[in-house]
Amino acid sequence: MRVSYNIVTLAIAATANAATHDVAVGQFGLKYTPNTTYAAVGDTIIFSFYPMNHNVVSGPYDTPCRDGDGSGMYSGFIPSSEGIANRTFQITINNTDPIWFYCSKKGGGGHCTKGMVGVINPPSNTNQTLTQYAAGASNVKNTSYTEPGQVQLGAVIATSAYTNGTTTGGNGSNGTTGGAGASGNGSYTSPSVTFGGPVATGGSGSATSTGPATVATNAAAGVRAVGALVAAGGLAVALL
Ligand SMILES: [Cu+2]
Repeated sequence: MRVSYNIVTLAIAATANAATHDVAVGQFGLKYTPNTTYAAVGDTIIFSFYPMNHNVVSGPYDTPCRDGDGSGMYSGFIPSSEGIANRTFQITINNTDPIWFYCSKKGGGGHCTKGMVGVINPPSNTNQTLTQYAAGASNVKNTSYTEPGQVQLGAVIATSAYTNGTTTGGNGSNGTTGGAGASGNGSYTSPSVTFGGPVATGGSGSATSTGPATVATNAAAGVRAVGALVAAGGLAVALL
């Protein structure tokens, strides 16, 4: 227990000054928003995915839409049929070297070719720009896209926000049902009527004579409800 506690404390201390940067994947067409992020060491980048199916792959600046030796970050494909996906891809920045990335989805003419590219910490002392990277990507055929074989240099994190929302809705329905019961009591001021209901039901189920009908009438009138209950019980015993 003590060891775990110390680890948690260290983790909080190490991230006290870290920032979080959000990047939307495919929310506004075939693009990352924003497509350029400046992040410090220790910062976290959270990629959120939108329809229909995208990924995030990093690779060398000189070979757009390709992962180079395949050692860079990779989110895997994270699909969504509607709205934000229930999983994010998160990476922690370990150094401020540029990270050029793209989407390797081949459909629709190829997302990378169509300009679905981005960069983290673009260099300021070279002529390498995201505009030039995108220009190179526009000439790459989707059949030559590459991506690593597995998620790496980051983590796919499941989000539970939508599950909680559904649970809350269910509770609301239960409350409505309870309200209906309360208004039923309010319209019938005589408790004897309430007892009469069940008696009438039992009578009709156990006999075909006119006896049960009489019981029901008495109960509805609110007269001698207790007496009616006894009579019905006698009927049931006799038939058994
Ligand atoms: Cu895509």
